[in-house]
Amino acid sequence: MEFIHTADWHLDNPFSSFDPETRAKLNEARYESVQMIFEYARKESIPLVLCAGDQLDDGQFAEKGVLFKLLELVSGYPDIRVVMITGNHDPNLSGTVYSRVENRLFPANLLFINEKRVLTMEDLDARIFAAPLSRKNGTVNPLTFIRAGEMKGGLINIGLGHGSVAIAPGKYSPDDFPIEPGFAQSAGLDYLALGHFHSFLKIDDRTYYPGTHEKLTFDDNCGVLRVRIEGKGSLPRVENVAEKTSLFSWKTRNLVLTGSSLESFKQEMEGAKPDNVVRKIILSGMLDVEQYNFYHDILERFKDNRDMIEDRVRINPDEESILNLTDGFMTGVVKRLLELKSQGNDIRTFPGLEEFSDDINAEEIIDRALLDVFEFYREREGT
Ligand SMILES: [Mn+2]
Repeated sequence: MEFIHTADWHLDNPFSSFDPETRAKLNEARYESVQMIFEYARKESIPLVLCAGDQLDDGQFAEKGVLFKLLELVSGYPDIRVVMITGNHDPNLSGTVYSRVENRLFPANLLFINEKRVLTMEDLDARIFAAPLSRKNGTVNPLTFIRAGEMKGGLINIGLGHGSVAIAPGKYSPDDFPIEPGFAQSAGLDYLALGHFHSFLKIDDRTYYPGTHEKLTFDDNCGVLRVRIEGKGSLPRVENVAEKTSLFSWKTRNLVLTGSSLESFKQEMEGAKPDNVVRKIILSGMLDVEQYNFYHDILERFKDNRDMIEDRVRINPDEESILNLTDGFMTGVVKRLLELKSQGNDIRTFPGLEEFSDDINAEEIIDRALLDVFEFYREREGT
């Protein structure tokens, strides 16, 4: 048998760190990408799609329109059976949008599961143990209702759940519906289709997280899994087909600016924004005052033309520009710092710093102090 395992669509995610236009595009892409999953399944004659929860980013507060849009999409593929459970973002709580929309409006091909159930699909040689969530947090494995006695016959046994397997590095939390490592094996499942983590993760030969189908952050590693199982007991063959169904590419660029690279930086910022790409540009480097002014001007003019800018560029001021900015007492402090710098002394010769370890670079500390003084005055002047 063959099926698609997908999860964590997080439709209607706020994408709050983006501008409204990009936000809307990213959200629309999440629906389009779901549609592409169904198109792929249809093209490949895959009769079943398993959705392992968190279809909606916030099931409690989502407007009905969000669910209607999803239901309409699913209804366009009556040839594909869809088994959908609730996750911790869209749990079966009172007032959830799934309950606010009348059940008779759900398409016939959608098996929406909001209570633990065993689904027998003789025609697909499969039995599905579906474990939807009805809370946001829980300390018990939601799949423990599976009984070995229910595994009888020749059907392929598939678990469908939402929670965190304890071996997932850095992601596991005990109130996050913990699932014991090796659970698929011990429960006698041929495959355990999980949702919750937003990046593809293979736990063992029978346990997988697809990850989200379309990135939510720059760090996500998307997944949509095509799973083939020959028969009860045989090992699943799992292929990640996300490349065929996802739309946006999220690119991170690191640019270290120098005086000579400013012109190409300007051209890059002026350039047209490509479709279906979100970019994070991390800018760093040290510029002198004149270069910094040029840089800052470009940034101000074109930053709205880019999705995400991280500005870590610092000014490396010459002595004259610092002294020109400061006045009174601070001019004296700056002069003293410059004097100490020119002497290239060990930091421990400075009064009061005798106890400092010798791996501290005195010149770096002085530069840093000068820079802080400079940026303080510069900001105060509003330049
Ligand atoms: Mn989740």
